[in-house]
Amino acid sequence: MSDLLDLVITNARVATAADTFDANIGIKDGKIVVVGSFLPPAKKTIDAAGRVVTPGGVDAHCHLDQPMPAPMKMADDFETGTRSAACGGTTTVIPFAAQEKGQSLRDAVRDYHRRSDGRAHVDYTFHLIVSDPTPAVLNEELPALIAEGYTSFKIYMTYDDLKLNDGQILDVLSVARQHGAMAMIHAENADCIEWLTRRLEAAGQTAPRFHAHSRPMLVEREATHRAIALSELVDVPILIVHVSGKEAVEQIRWARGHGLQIFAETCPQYLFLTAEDLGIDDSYVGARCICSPPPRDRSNQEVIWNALRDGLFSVFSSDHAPFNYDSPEGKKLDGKEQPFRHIPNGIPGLETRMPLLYSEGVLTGRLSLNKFVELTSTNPAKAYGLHPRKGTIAPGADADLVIWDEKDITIHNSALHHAVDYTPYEGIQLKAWPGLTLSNGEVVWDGKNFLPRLGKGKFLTCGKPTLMTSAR
Ligand code: DUC
Ligand code: ZN
Ligand code: ZN
Repeated sequence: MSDLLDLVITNARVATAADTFDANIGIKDGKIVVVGSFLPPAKKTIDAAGRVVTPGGVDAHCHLDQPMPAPMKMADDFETGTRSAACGGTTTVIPFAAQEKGQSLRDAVRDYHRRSDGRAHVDYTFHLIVSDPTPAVLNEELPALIAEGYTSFKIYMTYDDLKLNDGQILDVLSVARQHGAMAMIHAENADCIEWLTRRLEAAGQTAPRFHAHSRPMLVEREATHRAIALSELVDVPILIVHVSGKEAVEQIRWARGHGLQIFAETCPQYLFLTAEDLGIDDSYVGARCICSPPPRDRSNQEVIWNALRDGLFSVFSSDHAPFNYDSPEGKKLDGKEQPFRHIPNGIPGLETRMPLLYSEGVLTGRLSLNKFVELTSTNPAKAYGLHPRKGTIAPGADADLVIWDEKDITIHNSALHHAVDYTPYEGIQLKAWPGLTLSNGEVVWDGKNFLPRLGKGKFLTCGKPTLMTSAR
């Protein structure tokens, strides 16, 4: 075996969650082996020429090829989803192996491996979605899967086919506590949404924009408060996903002030979209921006920016949920415009997550570079048991890196690499984009071209979460 390094990135302005410093990064066999001033010779050199180099992004909340009730179908599978991720600087994705009611959890995991194995360009792992916590799931399947490295799962408080009642949530949280897993919670009050939806329908208010009216902040606030209480009762940390605005933020701040280990995630849609993107009249194009919880207003965007900066949020994810707009499998289900109740929820965002936050967070001075790395890479890796293999630039870590180009660029869907026919961020002007993405030491995006590594993206088994502030 040669003693030469495979690759050296020279003159890098290295940013981790803790520090920013100038160094060269030496890579061998897909791993970072040395970070320093003087490095031994390498087979290949890439000159970063003073540009910022960050760890590759970890998108800890995205949906790829998730089984859906027909005719609904996600536009991205593992091939197109990980392609798009790589071109936007994300080198690890964590989508969901979703249990259908009546299905064994083990079966859901097996099926999801069939959908992903050999089809990813970058590394990936799975969260589980527990929708049917039977005694067999709680006592046998879940503990066994956690021991095998599936150490996180999502619990829904809404959506008829996924939601759990409070007793079921307590049961699942107890398993998380006993086995040291991370429970993610989708916090919206299902009964309030149903009640409001029926009233809107009775009044003929079914255009896309009324989706936001059916899910006001109160329904998120109430469910967030309840999720916190359930976590306190079981004495287990939880992570509340896709927090949209002030009212949920206040609940989380209150909980943290009382010493509870409540972690939180937010997403680009709560910084860059508002409810007006769902329509200011009854036009159907607003269906493109239907997601849950819905985007709020400008003042809530500011609340989210502040909470990113002050540490309330640990994780920044895309919640990429890819449905084509002009498709009978997507937003125009069955080939026609639908009342908002039936419009598939979700927007694409895997490729734009990192550049949006780098450009509008770091380059505007709203967030430090180190906070950017923490939110987009280090903390998601810690929360889901992938750190320090992922989420940092250090000897022994996987050589997943991004070299940033600071330049003017306008987001156009035609230049993105997902399989979705729109982006909600069309026309937004940015000041940065990844100039190079490395996955396990290989260039997968060179700033202009995608360089496929189909099947080289590996499934990662996860350790226990390490985001918690005290030992349990
Ligand atoms: N909301 C979710 O909870 N998941 C997928 C998409 C969405 O809008
Ligand atoms: Zn959700
Ligand atoms: Zn989601």
